[in-house]
Amino acid sequence: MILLDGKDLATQIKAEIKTEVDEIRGRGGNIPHLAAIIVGDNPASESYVKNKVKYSDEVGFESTVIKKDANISEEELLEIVNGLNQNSDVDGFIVQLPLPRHIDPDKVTLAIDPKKDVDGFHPYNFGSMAQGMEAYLPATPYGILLMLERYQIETEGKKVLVLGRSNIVGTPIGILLSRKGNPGNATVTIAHSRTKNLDDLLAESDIIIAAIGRASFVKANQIKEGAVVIDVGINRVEDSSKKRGYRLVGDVDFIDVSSKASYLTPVPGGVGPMTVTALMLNTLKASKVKGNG
Ligand code: L34
Repeated sequence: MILLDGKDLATQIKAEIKTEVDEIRGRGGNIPHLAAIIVGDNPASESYVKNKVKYSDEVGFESTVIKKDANISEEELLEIVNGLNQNSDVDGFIVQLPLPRHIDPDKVTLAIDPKKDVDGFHPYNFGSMAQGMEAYLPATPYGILLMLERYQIETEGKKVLVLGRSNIVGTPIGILLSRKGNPGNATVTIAHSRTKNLDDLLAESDIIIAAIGRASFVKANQIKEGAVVIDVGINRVEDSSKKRGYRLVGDVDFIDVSSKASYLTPVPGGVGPMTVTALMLNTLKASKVKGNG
């Protein structure tokens, strides 16, 4: 089994981005500036946003975090989004999900200026992505594409099974891999909670992308020998032997599946770092759209 080392690949791509940012700085160009809005105290979200700031620092971007109480009103949040739309200092921004239940995430996503939507969640970007037009690709699917590309994993003609149909991972990665291109040209099935005969689908798939949020769900005895397995899940499982009181576990039973997969991503250190790297690439792109990038 070959480990798909997202952390290592992220380090490589960050170095490439930094070279470009240094060059932009050298000629007095526009330094990429990413902003992130985080609402409430979800520990996972805090950790992800912390990584977004860390990566921004490492590649030489400017970054701003706007942190708000969980009880912020929808209206107030929409005003902050509007402020960032207008703020010419900020090239791109994200609103970290999930949001508290009293806030409609669709309304927030629709309020983001598509030109600054470095998450690629706005229907304008999502629709452009689906039609193969120029767009910001959503970070996790984009990160997975980068990983497949850099490890030279063939997707053309392959049977891909995506577990999960979320707007931010399952649905877009399904679209991207079935689209014309490389990576792409695959035959994609999207499975979800109402899918029947999941075991048959798993057994015949060349590439499995697990994004359902269920710890250690995929087992070795379900997959084809030599399958490529991409684990998007990040589940916190109680573990009193750890200082933090939990450990991170993917949607794939890593040790079990490592005996049968040809390529496999670890958790942590797999898709997570690639997600953050993809966000950096989108922010770099946004900074160029603004000019003198
Ligand atoms: N708006 N909301 C918005 N955009 C996103 O792109 C995200 N996503 C997902 C959740 N909500 C979002 C992220 O940022 C998931 N996600 C994300 C980002 C970073 C990492 C994982 C998921 C990450 O850095 N993972 C590390 C471990 C982090 C830890 O220790 O908790 C890893 O090695 O997998």
